[in-house]
Amino acid sequence: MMFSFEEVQSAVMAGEMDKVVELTRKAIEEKLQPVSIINEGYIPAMNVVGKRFKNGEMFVPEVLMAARSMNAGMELVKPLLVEGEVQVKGTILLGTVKGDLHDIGKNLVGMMIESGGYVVIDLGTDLEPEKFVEAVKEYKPEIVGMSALLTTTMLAMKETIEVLKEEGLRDGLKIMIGGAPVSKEFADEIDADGYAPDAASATELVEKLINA
Ligand code: B12
Repeated sequence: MMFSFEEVQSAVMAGEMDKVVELTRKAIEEKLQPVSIINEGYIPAMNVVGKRFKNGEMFVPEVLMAARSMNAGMELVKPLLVEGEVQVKGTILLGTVKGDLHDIGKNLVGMMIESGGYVVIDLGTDLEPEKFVEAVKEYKPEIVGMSALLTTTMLAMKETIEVLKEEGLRDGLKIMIGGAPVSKEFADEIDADGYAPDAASATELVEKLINA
């Protein structure tokens, strides 16, 4: 069996991890460019997955399987990337705010952003504003992304932004928010720079904020 991009794409979309790994090994044996395995194999497949999820044609478990299979292939490809070949476009901090343990959506957002060529630092869930502050100081990200799934924890986003301001870290930093109860209007109200309703649009938002 010869390697083909179509095949690796359908394996990623179907979440067939073993097949993705096998095809990726084959691609490496056949001396394909590591970057093209990512750009012409995995990313187009995850773009389709993102669209299907948005349209309700795919559900969370399937999306997670697809993302995990892509990551399994990525593990093989990553060590082969010559430094500088895939340009790191920026660093994004992600986390679920204080009081909130939901992380499925945030994790999806993280995987999609990462596959778009960004470094994603995931701080986890139930994060006090101070955790964001410490991490901003340590990693100096271009963007901080906050997630909340509860109407009661949405306000912790506002609080986190206020604390970042008090610490003098808000200038030059872009802040984006997401999660089922939040909206563009809420983002404007709490002085966040952007809102995205799903993982596919989150990647677009990141591009927009970084290039703004
Ligand atoms: C799974 C789930 C849980 C799991 C979470 C597991 C986990 N590891 O995440 C568990 C069982 C732990 C749980 C617990 C609770 N839950 Co719950 N949970 C859900 C459920 C069913 C699905 C959420 C989900 O994962 N959706 C799928 C993902 C892919 O979608 P998403 O999270 O919206 O993320 C997408 C977008 O929002 C966006 N996005 C998300 N984050 C970000 C961040 C950024 C920066 C950007 C740009 C975009 C973005 O992109 C994502 C991908 O497309 C929802 C119901 C629902 N249908 O939403 C209830 C729901 C959120 N839970 C609810 C409640 C009440 C609770 C509990 C309080 C229940 C209880 N009494 O104990 C606890 C709270 C625990 C806590 N302190 O957080 C309510 C919230 C009601 C409200 N309006 O506040 C909901 C809506 C259910 C309901 N109808 O009552 N829950």
